[in-house]
Amino acid sequence: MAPRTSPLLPGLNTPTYDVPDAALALHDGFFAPDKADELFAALQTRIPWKQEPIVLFGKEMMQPRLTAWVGDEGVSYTYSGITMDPHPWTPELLFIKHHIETISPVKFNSVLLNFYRDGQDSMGWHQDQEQELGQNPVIASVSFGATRPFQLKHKYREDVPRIDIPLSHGSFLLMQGPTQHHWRHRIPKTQKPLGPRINLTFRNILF
Ligand SMILES: O=C(O)CCC(=O)C(=O)O
Ligand SMILES: [Mn+2]
Repeated sequence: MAPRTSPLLPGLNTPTYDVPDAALALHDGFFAPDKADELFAALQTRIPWKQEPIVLFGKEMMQPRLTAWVGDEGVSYTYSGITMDPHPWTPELLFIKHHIETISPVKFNSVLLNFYRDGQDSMGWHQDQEQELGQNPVIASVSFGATRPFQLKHKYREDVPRIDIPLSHGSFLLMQGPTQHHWRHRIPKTQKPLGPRINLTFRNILF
C-alpha cells in the first residue's frame, strides 16, 4: 500500500478550552482511524514496555500502568523518584513527532509513553512541572486505543469547574502556557470494561 502523505483529516476540528490559567487545544482525529490503528499496533509490539516502581511518600510501589522513555541520546528524565534513560527513536514515533511539530510552537527531544492495559490502569493527580522542562513547558499528548477522560482541576481556585477531556483514538492535545503551574491532571481508574490505551507525551527536556 502506498504511504499516506499526511495523516491529517480534511475536516480537522480544534476546540480550544476556554479556562483560566491554561492553554489547551484538542485536535480530535489528528491521525485518521486507519493510520491510528497502524500506529497503535506498531507501538504495542515494538516498544519495550515495563512496569516500573515509583517512590510515593517515601514508599516504593509499582506504577499502575506500563511505561517507556524514548528520546535523543543522553536525554534522561527523573520523576517520582525514578530516572529513566532513553530508548532510541522508532520510525513510528518519528512519524508522529514530525506531524505534531507542524502545529507545535516547539520541537521535542523526548517522549514519555504510557500503556494502560485496561480500566484498572491509571495515572494519579499530578502536573508536568519538573525543572528540566523549563518555565512554561509545551506538552503534546497523543492517544491511541480506548478513549479515556483526561481530567483537569485548578490547583488554587475552587470556583473553577473541573474539566474532562475525552482523549480518543488518534487525538492530539496540545498543552502550553501556564497550564502546568495552575492545573493538575489525571487519568482515573474505571470499572468499565475497556480495551488498552497508549498515550504519548512529547516533551522538550532542556538539560
Ligand atoms: O495518559 C494520559 O493521557 C496522561 C499522561 C500524563 O499525564 C503524563 O504522561 O504525564
Ligand atoms: Mn502528565
